[in-house]
Amino acid sequence: MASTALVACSNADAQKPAATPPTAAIPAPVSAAISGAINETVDVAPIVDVADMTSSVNMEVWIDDIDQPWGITFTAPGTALITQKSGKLVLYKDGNLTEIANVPEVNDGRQGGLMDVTLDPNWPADDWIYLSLSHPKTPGADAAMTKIIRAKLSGAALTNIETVFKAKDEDYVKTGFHYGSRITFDAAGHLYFSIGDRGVMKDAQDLTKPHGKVHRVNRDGSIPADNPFVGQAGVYESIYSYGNRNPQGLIIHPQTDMLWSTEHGPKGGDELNVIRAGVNYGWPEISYGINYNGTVLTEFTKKPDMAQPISQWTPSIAVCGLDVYQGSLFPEWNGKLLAGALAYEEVRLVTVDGDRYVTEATILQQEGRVRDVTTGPDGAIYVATQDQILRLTPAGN
Ligand SMILES: [Ca+2]
Repeated sequence: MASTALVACSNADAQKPAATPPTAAIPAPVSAAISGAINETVDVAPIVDVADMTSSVNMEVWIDDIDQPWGITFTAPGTALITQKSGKLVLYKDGNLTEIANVPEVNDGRQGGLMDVTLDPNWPADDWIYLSLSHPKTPGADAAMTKIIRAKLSGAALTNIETVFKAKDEDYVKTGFHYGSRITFDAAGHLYFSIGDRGVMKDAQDLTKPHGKVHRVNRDGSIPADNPFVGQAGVYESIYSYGNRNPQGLIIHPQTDMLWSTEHGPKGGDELNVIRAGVNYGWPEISYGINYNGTVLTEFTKKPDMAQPISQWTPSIAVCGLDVYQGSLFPEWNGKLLAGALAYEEVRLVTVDGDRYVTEATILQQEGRVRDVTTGPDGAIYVATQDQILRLTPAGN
């Protein structure tokens, strides 16, 4: 086996900072985006000028005492499916949590588990539920890889379970890190999902490996004919972009159909990206971060033919969970990104214009490590922390 350069740990384990970073005397971030093309040349300054808008929301605990929720999606107003890292899928309705049966086995070591949950874009007419999980190579095995399945819900059980994406057996790895896992759909119904580099950094540049990539498939798992690497020998034809370290936020913007991603950097260099077909996002050849032990990971922040992020967070806030706000409760926030942060324990409201970064604000702070953020059918913002689901509504309402 070739060398496996393991990353020491993940941002998911990063320490919460002692205080909010300084906001003065540093220039505002430069957006790297140029509409319709990747930008390779502009060094993207770190985001530092973050407004405090925490007083604009009212927070309530919607679900208390729920162990490590990872993904949340609403099947109807007030009714949500929630994944838990341990491997449980639960339905919350009328104040009760019901565990759903027939969920496949997961490897919940380190960063693995049952991860994202998303409904079919034609829900409820097409009643498929899509799940991502760290799939053990064989029952109980340490070797695992991100797998995408879909199933239907019959009573309190999954039925009609189908595989949407499964890696080749030889590509399963034992590291326990960087599963990626987020699932989203574009307007045409293509399914996008992320797999982090699995702690094997160099493989993010290798198109014959599934990790360190964003993938694009049809809802049944078949490969769209216009995928960027279709027909190339030996590659995963599901690959849509590469050089992605560990994207744990992935969402199609409903107003532009652009695919936005938040990606953990190493120590520093968390990234906000617009993911485009066939593009190399640079990991680990370029990065704004350094190794956890403080040594230089790469001396390059930019190289030809590698995309710059739209913006980057240094120090890392540990980005996880991403949505686009759409709803009636915060009408002025429609079309803005909602980005969760594990280490900073925040939800950031990020204003974008097309593929350009404009500004951001903190709307929730110090309520626990944020794993997922989603807009509910009622227009409230729902936030999964390590042991609660929080509900955000406008302050004063
Ligand atoms: Ca990058």
